[in-house]
Amino acid sequence: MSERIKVVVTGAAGQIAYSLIPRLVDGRTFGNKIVDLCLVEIPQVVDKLEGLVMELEDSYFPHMGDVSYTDNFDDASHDADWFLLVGSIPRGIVYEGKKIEERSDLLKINGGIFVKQGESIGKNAKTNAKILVVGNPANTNALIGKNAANNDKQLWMAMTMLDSSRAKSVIAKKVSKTVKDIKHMIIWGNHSPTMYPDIENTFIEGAKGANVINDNDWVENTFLPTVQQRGKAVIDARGASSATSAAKAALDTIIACENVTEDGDCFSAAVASDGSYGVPEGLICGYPLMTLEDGTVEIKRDVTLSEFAKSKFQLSIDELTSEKEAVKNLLR
Ligand code: NAX
Repeated sequence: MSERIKVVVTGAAGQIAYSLIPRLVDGRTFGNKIVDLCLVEIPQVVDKLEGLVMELEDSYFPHMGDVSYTDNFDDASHDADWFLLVGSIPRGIVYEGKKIEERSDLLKINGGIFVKQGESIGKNAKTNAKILVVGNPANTNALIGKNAANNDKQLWMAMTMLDSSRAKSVIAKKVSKTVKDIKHMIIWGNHSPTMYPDIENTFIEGAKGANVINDNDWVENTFLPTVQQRGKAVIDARGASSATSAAKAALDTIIACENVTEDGDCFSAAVASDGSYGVPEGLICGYPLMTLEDGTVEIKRDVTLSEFAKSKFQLSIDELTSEKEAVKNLLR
């Protein structure tokens, strides 16, 4: 009999979730496992999930197990293996009579959500649960959630895979290769425009990026801003934020965590710093990661950063530190 796995998705009526949820049960992301889905929304829209459940049932997914939906996260969290925390309040929304424009307000409102979700996960989820925070500000939401969960065996991550995929795509175009030729793409720091996509340590058909791309002007003035501002560019072009690419990145993060990382490669997500690369301990920071034979996910510690890379990375560390300061009253 196939193994069963329980996956909880918040923001399940949102646009990323609409692309993401069907592919959690398509037999690719979790292989042969039977996937029980628990979809979570806020009370105002939770009833819409009935329609999504109908569509899932109508889609012939042999790997789909039980599907339920709720507005009660605490109930949803019991015995779950994976959490995709996509739901959060976007910038620009009117919340309790106030238009939310400032990142600091956004941090506080979403932070409140992540305290409660973190507590439930720490208390109710599997000991080795994996949690991927997609909802922005993802790194600091994950920091708050992890802190509230207070359960070190569970792995909290913030998603930077989309940034990594974007960076691979820009490099592939520059060198006229395909994205599969680009490996070892590291996103250092915050999932925000301060992130540092590390082209120097990338491998392009096996050769170090620093040796293939000898064009500092292109790196600094085209590559970095294109990757860092890609989210905004998509919003400008589409009138809505990245959805299908964000969903694919979440699936790719799960696949990267569920399978041993190929020798010489790594994948990108933000996890709690243990002091590696000089990042203050505890910050949820974008790192190169590897999944080991025993299924644990570890920071890859043997990457060398140039002085240029270190100075860019530091800007993102400083931003993460100031975000932490802004939510300090939400941390135990
Ligand atoms: P949508 O506004 O379409 O959907 C968000 C959904 O979350 C809504 O249906 C809302 O009701 C729900 N929600 C809000 N609070 C909730 C809570 N406490 N519990 C459960 N559900 C809740 O946004 P969408 O385009 O799907 O984006 C979702 C989040 O992903 C946003 O915060 C967005 O900024 C973030 N993104 C993160 C990316 C990343 O790489 N880390 C990239 C894409 C995206 O911008």
